[in-house]
Amino acid sequence: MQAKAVIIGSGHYVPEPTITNDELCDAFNAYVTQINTSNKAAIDAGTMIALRESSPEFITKASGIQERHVIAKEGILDPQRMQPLIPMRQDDEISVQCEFALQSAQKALTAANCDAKDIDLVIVSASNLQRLYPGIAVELQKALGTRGFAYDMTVGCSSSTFAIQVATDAIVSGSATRALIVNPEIMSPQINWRDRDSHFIFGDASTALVLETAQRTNKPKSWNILGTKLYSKFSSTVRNNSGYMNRCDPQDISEDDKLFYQQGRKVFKDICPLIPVFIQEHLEELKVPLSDIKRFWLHQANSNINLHIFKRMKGREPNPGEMPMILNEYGNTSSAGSLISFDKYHDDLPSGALGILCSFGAGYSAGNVLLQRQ
Ligand code: CO8
Repeated sequence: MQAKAVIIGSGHYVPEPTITNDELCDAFNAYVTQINTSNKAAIDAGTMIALRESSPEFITKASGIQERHVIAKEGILDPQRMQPLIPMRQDDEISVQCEFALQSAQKALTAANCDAKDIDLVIVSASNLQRLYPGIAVELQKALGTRGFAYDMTVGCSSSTFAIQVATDAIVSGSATRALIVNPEIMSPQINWRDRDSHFIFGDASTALVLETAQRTNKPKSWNILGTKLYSKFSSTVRNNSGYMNRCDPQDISEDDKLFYQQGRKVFKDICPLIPVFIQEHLEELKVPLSDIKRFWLHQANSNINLHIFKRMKGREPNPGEMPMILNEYGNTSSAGSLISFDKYHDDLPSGALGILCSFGAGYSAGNVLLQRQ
């Protein structure tokens, strides 16, 4: 099968601070005690429901997450504050998200043995963008010194796979020759750290890929992109209403719906049947048997979801290394998750090996990429 484009380098970056489940629950439970104590009379009178404590055991069992990296630990674990403290910068300073993106971009360029000036397309694709304009990608273009053009896009947890398809299409059509895709997922500011159902889910991370035309490459460690497939179907089960119109209704501006919220059970039930069919349909279109796939780099939202998806497709548990999970150490890093898994766990595969990179996320959105080692 003819390669459409080739991945010649990848990289990932996480900030140093980590928060373990124990640390997270200690802070959350201190907040719960404080609220319940100061509202004791209302709770006793039955006019207010007491808040319930969170537990590290529940988090690990329900999600597989044990810790997460964050850009600013300060503030998150303070029961009086419970959000990261991230000072805003002047317009003439590099923005927080651009700086974050730069870390993984430089790693991918080094892995690709490629100069920034050889890049003629930069796509920054992430669930959350720090501002509307000027584009973070355009700022990154300047910081790196790349040529051509750059733009931002956002497709929830599928931001990375959607970007792979659009960059591949640009390369195939000739509008770009070498593309840099970056997924700077700074998730911690959009978490409701006071919400027991979701305070444990996310972590911060950035990933990057360098793609180029298939005709040019003969690097032994490259990955051919043999096919891409995207899917979307509207759902409000994973949602965040933060946006540029919020300030037009000042009464509503700091409500919890301006942060991440979800119907976790419903999402679970929706994705588990959907993703196996989506992957299998794509492989059928490409005439590749599922049994030929040596590795599954899946979106890292929940270890139980991934096991479910794998078992539905293959009728058995994954063999060691067949479906690498990074969730325990990083949490859900949105679109960066499947690429961290790819970046960490691809080097051992032999020439010709096939792998699936698959994301699923808010929207709903899903993206599948069939890769082959050169
Ligand atoms: N500590 C202790 N107990 C808790 C806690 C807590 N922090 N939170 C809930 N509980 C309790 C509840 O109170 C409940 O107890 P009871 O029955 O006595 O009231 C019990 O635990 C079970 O609660 P839930 O049913 O809410 O818990 P789940 O087992 O469903 O686990 C999850 C919660 C982990 C969020 C789970 O629902 C889940 O993973 N859902 C899938 C959604 C997901 O992964 N979201 C992640 C972010 S979104 C994303 O990455 C994209 C997802 C895919 C989108 C689809 C694309 C096609």
